This record gives sequence, structure tokens and C-alpha cells, in this order.
Amino acid sequence: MATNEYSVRNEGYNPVCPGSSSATSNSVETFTHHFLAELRFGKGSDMDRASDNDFYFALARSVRRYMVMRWDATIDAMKPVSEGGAPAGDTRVVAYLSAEYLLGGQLKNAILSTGLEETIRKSFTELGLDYEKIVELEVEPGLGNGGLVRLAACFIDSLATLSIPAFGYGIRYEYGIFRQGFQNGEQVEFADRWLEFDDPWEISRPEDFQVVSFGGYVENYTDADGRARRRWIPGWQVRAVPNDWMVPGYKTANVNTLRLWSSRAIDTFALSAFNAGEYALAAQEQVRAENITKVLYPEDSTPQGRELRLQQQYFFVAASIRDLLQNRFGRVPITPENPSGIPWEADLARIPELITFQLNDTHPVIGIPELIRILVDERGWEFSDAFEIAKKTFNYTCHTLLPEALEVWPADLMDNLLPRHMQIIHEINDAWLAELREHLKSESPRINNSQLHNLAIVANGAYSGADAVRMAHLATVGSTKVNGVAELHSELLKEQTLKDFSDYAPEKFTNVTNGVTPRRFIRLADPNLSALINETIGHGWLNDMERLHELEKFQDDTSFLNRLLEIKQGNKVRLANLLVRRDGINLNVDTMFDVMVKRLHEYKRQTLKILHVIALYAKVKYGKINPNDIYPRTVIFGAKAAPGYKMAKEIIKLINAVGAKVRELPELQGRLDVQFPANYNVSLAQTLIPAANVSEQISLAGKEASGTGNMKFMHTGALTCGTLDGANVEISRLAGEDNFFLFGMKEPEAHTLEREGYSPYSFYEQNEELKDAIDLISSGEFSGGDGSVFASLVHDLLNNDRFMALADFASYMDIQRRIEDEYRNPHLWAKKSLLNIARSGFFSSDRSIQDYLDRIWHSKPLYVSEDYHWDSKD
Ligand code: 26Q
Repeated sequence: MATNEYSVRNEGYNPVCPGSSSATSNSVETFTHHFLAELRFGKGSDMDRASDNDFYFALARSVRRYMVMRWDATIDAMKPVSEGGAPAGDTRVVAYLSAEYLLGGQLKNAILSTGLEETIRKSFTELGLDYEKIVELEVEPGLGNGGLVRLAACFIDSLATLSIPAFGYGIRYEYGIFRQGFQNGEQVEFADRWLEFDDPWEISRPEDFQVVSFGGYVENYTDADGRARRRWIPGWQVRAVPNDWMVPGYKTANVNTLRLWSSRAIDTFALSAFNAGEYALAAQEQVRAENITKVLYPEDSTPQGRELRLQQQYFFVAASIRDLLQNRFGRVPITPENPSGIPWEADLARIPELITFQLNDTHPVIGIPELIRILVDERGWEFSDAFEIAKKTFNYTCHTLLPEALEVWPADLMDNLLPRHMQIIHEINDAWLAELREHLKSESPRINNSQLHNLAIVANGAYSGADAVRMAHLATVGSTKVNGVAELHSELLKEQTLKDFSDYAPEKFTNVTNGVTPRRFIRLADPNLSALINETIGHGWLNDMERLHELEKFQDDTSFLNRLLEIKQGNKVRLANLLVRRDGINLNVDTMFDVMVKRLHEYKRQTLKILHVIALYAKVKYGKINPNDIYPRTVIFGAKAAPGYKMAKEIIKLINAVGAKVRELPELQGRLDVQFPANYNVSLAQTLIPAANVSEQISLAGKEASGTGNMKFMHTGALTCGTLDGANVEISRLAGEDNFFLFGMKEPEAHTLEREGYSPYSFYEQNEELKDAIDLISSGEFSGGDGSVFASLVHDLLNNDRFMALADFASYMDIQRRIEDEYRNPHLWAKKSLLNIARSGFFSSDRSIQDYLDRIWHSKPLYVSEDYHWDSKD
């Protein structure tokens, strides 16, 4: 790599620990020094008095010390050249806007990135501390729901690893996703108090706050040049305070920033009320402000038009956009003449050159009218110019196919909370419809007249009879590129969900198949497999995952396959140890582990999995099968249901009830078990997934946008049992059909059946296994003899079954029998497992990010230190 001005200026600079060579900076002595200092000065404690939590905290803080200088250097390099940044400071910065992030534990990842593991282990041995125990104490920040936002966390990891100048922006919820428990088999929710013991990772920067406005009205006025202008007179304002998290890249000096905003009141008390002795009233302002980031909405589909959610969205987007503009163009004090805090002389026409905003689903879409508002109202631009800039700056990733999951906001709610934005949305809508009408007059229009009203952003009567803003339409119109998250999904977006848009502007649509970070989901989650790979093909694959293909050579190497089997067995034992400690669950590690972990949703079809179990149970109970013919199996579920999603909660209850009965039936002892550890989260995933033999990815074809869990299983050698849905299509193609258990209808079949009228009852009548299973539920077998308990679930299955579980049942039973047969042959199984691992490289989030760079962002890496020394075995 060529040296640039920047690296020359920083000659001799060691990003790991300035003032010392990296060899000594990672010395045990230095580390122990940091650790004891953190214990004493950070926690006011010492080796004799410290609690385990003090040790964890001091450890995390010590590790953080090793990243801070790299972080500083990264921030410095990203400054505009005018402010002393690296010459490449003009690089287009990627701002990933996501209302949620599901980060998982930070400590192990930070240790991996700093290469400190050996050092810490030695230091702890000298200090008499238990490394494993202290590391496990971390409480993960669960600031998000499901796949969409775990993806965001994988993406910021890969952005840093690829040395891309990037920021993640989001919300620092005080309470993240609820902690799930079970009472009598039913889900109960507890508050997630992740901040109870303080968080060692975040750095609050109250001085870098932004002001965010809400409500009020819009004033028309004539400016000094005689132009008609508008300005927003807000009804109330809050402060947005940033909390920064370091996002260390792997094998690069770069450490990016994840900036999560907290809401605070502008003035803590309304003073007049306070002085009048009305203390509660005086605090109201503060309560309203702080409510915005108080709690994460635990829904991951069918968004309800709740005002607080819209407040959250605008709050973080407004703060982030202004923050990044100031970061790129400079920051000056806010005045009535210059409310944006950006130097007046800044050339904002350069925004698209310097910034690209990626919208993670529609949640941050309000950023489009916000940027336009800044340019028009605060900078005096013409609307059409501002709209052009916005279109060049934003890109939109869609993560769904279910129409009910697309966000739609009632226009009057939007108008009340953000009156100026609602006007701008109308202007965008008008300009867009005008463009379409003009186009329709052309010689060979790509769309027809009847498509026009489908394309509107503001739809009359679309929200229970009221006018509504379709956020996906706003996102599509206001972006350069729109991408789906797997090949099939991107195709279906063009054919179904956003068809009219794609007919009009096909070049706008592209695909970027999801990926996951191999650092967390292979290296940290499966250290023994990682060691085997290192030993076999050498280091370097963790950020060059296509190299895993080199493993294919060993597909017939018995001793290699045995090692693989041993590692999987070790992972099963590790999971069993965890679950017995955590939940008192006893797993039989000599059974096949059949795992289905993901959010609970009807379209994902946890029901199909449990019907399989019930069918086996019924056959044994009725003597239709010899229990010894069942290959011993443990079915493991993990899933949270949105607290308001009734059917999902019923399904959880049924699974738990079935599990209890299966354990009671003597003939099934040692043959079949169903376990459902509560509170599935990132940490549990890291132990659970590498222990799986079978990965269940059984959604109805055409409903799961991509799936990302499916990739994590493949990376760690589980074989997938799946439909041709989402990224399964690509997984089965890459793994090879012999190495994937495919079943069920394909998307076109499912689509046709859905359209032509699907009758679940006829499937029930015609399939004895299915009929026995469902009748058993109705008989009250799993509800103490009371058939009414699951009556509504059964009724829905027989009369509605929107996701056609019954139609795919027979095919599912067949594939499960094949899985049993093949599992009986360990070497055949291990070979398939190896081929899955070897061919999983494509599903690295590094590849996804490279695709985003090539197809959408066109940003370049910005290396903060070109002679970065990687001081670790990894
Ligand atoms: C929106 C408005 C109000 C309240 C909640 C929401 C909301 C929150 C979360 C809507 C949707 C979500 C999450 C969706 C999600 O996780 N989608 C998944 O995204 C993954 C990453 O692309 C895909 O792999 C999955 O297929 C897709 O279901």
C-alpha cells in the first residue's frame, strides 16, 4: 500500500498502545497494570474486595484501553481534509441508519480484535482469577428484535473490518428486548435491565448533543429576497445525547463508531411550575422527553401506528443526519440565522459525494423529508434541487414480503407530530405523480394508467379509512437504489411487493444477499472448529471466507471427518452444560440435535415442526410404530413472541405442553425430547447454533425475505432442512442438493395454491399421520384433557392456515425420515457437514458489504494505519 500524507504524519505511531512497541503493549505486565488500575480507579475496589462484576467491569475497561487509540486515529482520519483529516478524507462515508441493533456481547469480540486473549489468560492465572467465569458475566445489550437488526450489527462489524469509513446510528433504549420466561408453559415478559450494572463499553458525549423538534405548526413568510418561504415553529423540543460504542475491525487498525442516541429534556424542570411548587407538573417535560428512548417496541412485524414509535424514528434520524452533516462539513454554533449548525459557506451540493445513508428497512425513512427540510427551510434551496440531493444520498433496504409488515402512518398523526415533514411528503408525492403523468404521455410508457394510484406515497383512505403515508413508497421514490436481502426476495420484490415501481424504474432495484460475521458466529461461537480450520488451511480465512473451499479436499479423509464429529459432539456437551446450569434442562447429548431458533411467527411455521413431533408421539402412543425405529432426537426451540401476538403465544404454549407430555411417555424415553430454553438471544445463539446437527428453516416459500440464522448454522456444520425460501435458495445451490434437505412447495406453487383457494381441511382428511396429530391436540392430550385450550389454534389450522403448514406436512414428514436415515451414517453426515462449511464462505457479511460497496455505495476504504501490526495468532 502506498504511504500517504497521513501515514507520514503519524510515523512511528502505534495504534495499539502509543509510546510502546506493540510487542510490549500486549505484554502480561502491561495488561495487569491496566486491569488493576481499572479495578482501583474505575471501580474503587481491589483484588480483595472486588465482586465478580467489578472484575468483569475492570476487564472490559482494560480491553477498551487497547482500542481507544485506534478509534481516535479512525475518527481523525475521517475528518474533512480542511480540518487535518487524511487526504482520503473525501471518501464517501457510509451512515447506516437502523432503529435497532442487536449487538450481543462486546467483550469477546473486543478481545479477538485486540488479540489479547493469551495475555489476559496469563494475567488472570497470575492474579488467581477464572477467565471463563468473568467473561461470561457480560449482560448483552439487546437493543433490537430479530434478524433485521442482528444483520445491522454484523454489517457494522464488516464495515470496520473492510476499513470503510462508516458510522452506525441508532437508539440507545433504556430497556431493550424483554427477557422471556415461562410460567406454566406460557410466555411471560420481564423488563430488560441491561443498564442495571452500568455498561463499560459506551461513552456518553453530552456536549455533542443535538436538538430535535416535534409538533407545533408551519409559518409562511416572505424572505428578504421576496420569496415565499416556510418555517417550522415546533411545539416542543428534546435533546439527543450521543452514546458512542467502538466497533473494532478485524486485522485492521480501524475502529468505527456506533452512535446511539438517548433523549433528554432541554430544561430539566419547567421552572415556572417548579417555582409554584407543582413539582410533578414541573417534571412532566422531562418525563415526556426521556420516554422517547425508554423502551424498545418488541414487535418485529405488523407495526401498529403508534405515535411514540414515530417519535423514536424521527428523533434518532434527525439527530443522526445533523450530526453527520456537521461531522463532514464542520460544526458552528446554532443561531436563528443558521439553525443547522453547519458553516454557512459549506457546499451542501456535495452531500452525495461525501455521504450515503443506508435505510435499514423503512424505520428511518423520515430522514428523506428531513434532509429536504434542512436544505429548503434552513438553507433557502428550491424544493426540486433538495429532492434531487436526497435521492442521490439515500438508499433503501427492504426486509419483508408480507404486506402487513410494511409501515404505513396515518397522515393526521404525521401531521400533528411533524407538520412540516408532512407538507414535504405531500410535495414529494405531487412531484412524483407529476413525473409519472408526464411519463404516461410518452410513446411507450413502462407503466399504465391504472398503476398510477398504486404508486402514490400518500394514499387516500389507506389507514382504516384515513389518509396514510406508505413509508416503503417514500423510501423507494427518495432513494437511488432499493435492494432486497436474498436473490429470491429481490425477485419477488420486483414481481409483487414493489412491482409497479420496478416496472417504472427497473434499474433502481438490486439484490444484496445477507451475510453474517464469521468473527462472532464461527471464531467466537465455535473456537474448536476455528482451530481445526486454522490447523488445516492456515490462518487468514476469517476475513477471506472463500478460502474455506480449501477444506473440500478433506471430504473423504476419515480422520478429518472424525475430528469434525468430535468437535460437534463437544459443542453439544457445551450446550448441555450451559442449559443445565441456566435452566435445569437435561439434554441427552447422544441424540440428534434438531434446532429451530428464530422469532415466533406463523409464517416461519414453528407449528409444522411441532406437528412433526406430535405425529411421532401419536404413532408411538397408538402403537403404529416401534419406538426403537425412531432415531433418538432432541428438538430444541428458541423463540420470543411479540407480547401482543396472541397466536404466537399459543404456539409457544403448545410447544411447551408437547415437550412435557413427550417426557412423560415411557416409550419415548431416550428417543424423543422437546426442549425450549427461555429467552433466546445472541449469547444463547452463540452456544446453541454450533451444537446443532439439523437447522430448521421451514417457512412457507415466498415469505421469509432471507433468514440469517440459516447462514450461521451452515457456517458451523449443521445440515439444513428447508424450503426453497429466502437465502435457503442460495444455501442449497452452494451446498449442493445432496447436502441440503429440501422439502415443500416452491414459491410459484404456493402462490398459485394461495390464489386458487387453499383448503387445509382436505389435507387433514387425507393424511392419517396429520389427522392423528391434530386430533390428539383437540382431544386435550396436551392440555390436561381440556380440548378447549388449543381449540382456537386448531380451528385456525383447519380453516385458515394462512401459511399452508398442512399442505407441506407430508413432504416434511418424508424429509425428516430421510434425515434420520442419513444421520445413522456418521461419516456420510460428517462429509455433508464439511461440504456445508467449506461452501459457506459466500454468507460472510464481508461479502455482503463488498456487494453494497460495488452496487450501491461506491465508497473506498480508508486505512488509518498502513503498517498495522496484527499481534495475535488468529
Ligand atoms: C416497525 C414499526 C413499528 C414497530 C416495529 C417495527 C418493526 C421492527 C422490526 C418491523 C420489522 C422488524 C424486523 C423485521 C425483520 O427482522 N426482518 C427480517 O430481516 C432479516 C434481515 O434481512 C431477514 O433475514 C428476515 O428474513 C426478515 O424477516
